[in-house]
Amino acid sequence: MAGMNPVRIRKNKTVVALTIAGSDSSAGAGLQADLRIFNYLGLYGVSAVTAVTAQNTAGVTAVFPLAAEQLRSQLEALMSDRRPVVTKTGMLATTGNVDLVREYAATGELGRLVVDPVLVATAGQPLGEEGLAREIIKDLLPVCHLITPNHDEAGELTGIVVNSEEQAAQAATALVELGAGAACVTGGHFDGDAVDVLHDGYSLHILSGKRLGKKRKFHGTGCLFSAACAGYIATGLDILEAVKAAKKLTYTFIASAVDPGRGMRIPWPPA
Ligand code: PXL
Repeated sequence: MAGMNPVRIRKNKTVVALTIAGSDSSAGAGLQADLRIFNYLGLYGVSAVTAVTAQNTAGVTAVFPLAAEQLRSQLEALMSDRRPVVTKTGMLATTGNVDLVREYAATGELGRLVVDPVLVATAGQPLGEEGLAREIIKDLLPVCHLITPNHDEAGELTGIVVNSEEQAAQAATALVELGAGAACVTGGHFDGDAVDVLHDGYSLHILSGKRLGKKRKFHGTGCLFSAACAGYIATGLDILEAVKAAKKLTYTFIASAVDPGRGMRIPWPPA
């Protein structure tokens, strides 16, 4: 598989990509999905766990956030070794964890930061404590290279209800004005075509794509898209190219989704 060839910046130097995210026992989303994508793109994926979730393909049954000091120990261990070219954050769960990520990102140690502002699970359960959206805006937008909210998350972050392309464009613009390097508001969770709206820091881009399997729910598409953006950025693509490539990869993986349980299907690499 072409994607399995390790990407190397310099000869013999394996490229490390970090995910700071929750563990999903069903392995459809969370750090398990992120590592799968990094690996698929030929990067060496490492992880720092923020929370343990108990879930299967039908939904989340329990969430156990880790203490910020437990996250700090993982980051200390990782940062004293090969530094990541890119870091993707997913479910951060607590404002303490957001604060810690800000502290590390501000030193530049995390490489380029891609933020997937996970607030609620696909199945509807909250994955973050009260005030998390506010903390992400305040602490992470100023240090992030790209933020990848879905419509609901964009609405919660900006206060702009996002039900149309125009509103998605307004929300993406607002996120950049609030400090993000770039913002891509994804449209995969709404009816009609899967339109994503990217503000790359300079201008708006409307990226339309076909929607697959309207009636089937997929678990982990947000993590997949965001991790793919981070992975492609690590391989040297600029924001617009990385987002386009990630959208294509997400579509391909959804088209060959697998069915490992009784609930949602999981996007999967094509055979
Ligand atoms: O897709 C968002 C997400 C992120 N991280 C974890 C999750 C989920 C959705 O369920 O469980 C750990």
